[in-house]
Amino acid sequence: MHAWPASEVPALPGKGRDLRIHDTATGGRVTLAPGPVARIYVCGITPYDATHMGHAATYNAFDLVQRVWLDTKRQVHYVQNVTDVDDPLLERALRDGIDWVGLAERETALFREDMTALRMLPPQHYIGAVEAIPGIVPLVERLRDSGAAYELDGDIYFSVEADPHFGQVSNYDTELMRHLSAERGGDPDRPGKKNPLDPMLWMAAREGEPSWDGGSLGPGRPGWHIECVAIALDHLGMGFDVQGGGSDLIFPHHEMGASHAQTLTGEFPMAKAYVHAGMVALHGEKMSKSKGNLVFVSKLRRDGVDPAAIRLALLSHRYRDDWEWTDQVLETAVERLGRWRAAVSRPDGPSADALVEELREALSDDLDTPTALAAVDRWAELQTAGGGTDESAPGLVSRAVDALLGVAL
Ligand code: 5CA
Ligand code: ZN
Repeated sequence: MHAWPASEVPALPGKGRDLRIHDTATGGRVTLAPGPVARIYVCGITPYDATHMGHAATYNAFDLVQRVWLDTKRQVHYVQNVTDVDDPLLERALRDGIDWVGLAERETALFREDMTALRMLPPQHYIGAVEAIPGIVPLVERLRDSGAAYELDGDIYFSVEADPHFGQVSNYDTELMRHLSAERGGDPDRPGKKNPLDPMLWMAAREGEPSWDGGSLGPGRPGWHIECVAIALDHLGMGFDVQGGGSDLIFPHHEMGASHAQTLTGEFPMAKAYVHAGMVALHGEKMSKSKGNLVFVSKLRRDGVDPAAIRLALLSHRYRDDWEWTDQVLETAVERLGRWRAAVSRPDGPSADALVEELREALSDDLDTPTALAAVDRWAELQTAGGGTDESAPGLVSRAVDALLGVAL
């Protein structure tokens, strides 16, 4: 699959700082010190509806991770998937009486447009579940042949007991795991499973549903977690720097994915840090396609909202926090964007060298964007008060805000 066009990331004077970020698995901060090429996998959308503010907030967090790395003069190897076949997508297509392939293509195209408008850096490998199937089948066969997976009425399940490290991403207790498994695509109550938590690796073909050649597995389609693992291992290998997504992916998705990968390779851990963004709510409830309480990026764009203001609205919250989308959040961002643009449009201003360092420090501190925005606010205030004659300052502020925050002034 093709991704979307990259916006230029201006180079800044000096060098950025290493990222200290909260790792779900250890429950504390880790300082990431990748090699010359940092490796990140971020779970992509299930394309049955348009990009909402919750998605945008999560992708914004991982865009910032990359901007911090780029500022340390590293390259970034970024991989993202598209879950272009899965139960929710098929159910939506059935409900609306439309073709599931067309639905996935349409919503993925809209996602690309939204990401481009928001200046999110594109992945180098943007891979659909369907195109990953030839790589998934041999992995499931290997798991089965090694005894880490078993068959139940034609479906293949992963045995969570096969991974001695199972549970070490979420650190949730069994009761919570069981509850979340039922809520998020698992089937803990299906009779015949060895462990209620065991997730499906390969689903045998069902009447009226699409299926693919699964070699010795028989025709069917892949489970959700093995999809991301196959893509991540293929393009990044084990021990990559960051596995990212929203906090609703901690369990079962990232827990199971890590266990699949660790069992397949015998290596631990799959990722050096498991990083999770908080949930964005609307009217007191998590914004979600299944509930339908959504604010879409594309709708705001159509209404004439500047994408830079949408991005500033996302940046005004700490990525790990759960927060509520309101009109006020957007209004504040629109007003701030206006102030910043006015400030950088002057021919000179107060020196911005300290500001660049403040931005670097704030972002390297677990992506502390509210502190970063406050630092730019202060520079803009000084500028408005008429302080400073540094002719390079407005340009440097523009470049820094673009390079580090992805906002074009
Ligand atoms: N295709 C899978 C991942 S492999 C999936 O979860 N797709 S999704 O479309 O449901 O979500 C895409 C990303 O947006 C995930 O990282 C998810 O955690 C995140 N996300 C979904 N809803 C919200 C929300 N309300 N707030 C913040 N992030 C969200
Ligand atoms: Zn995923």
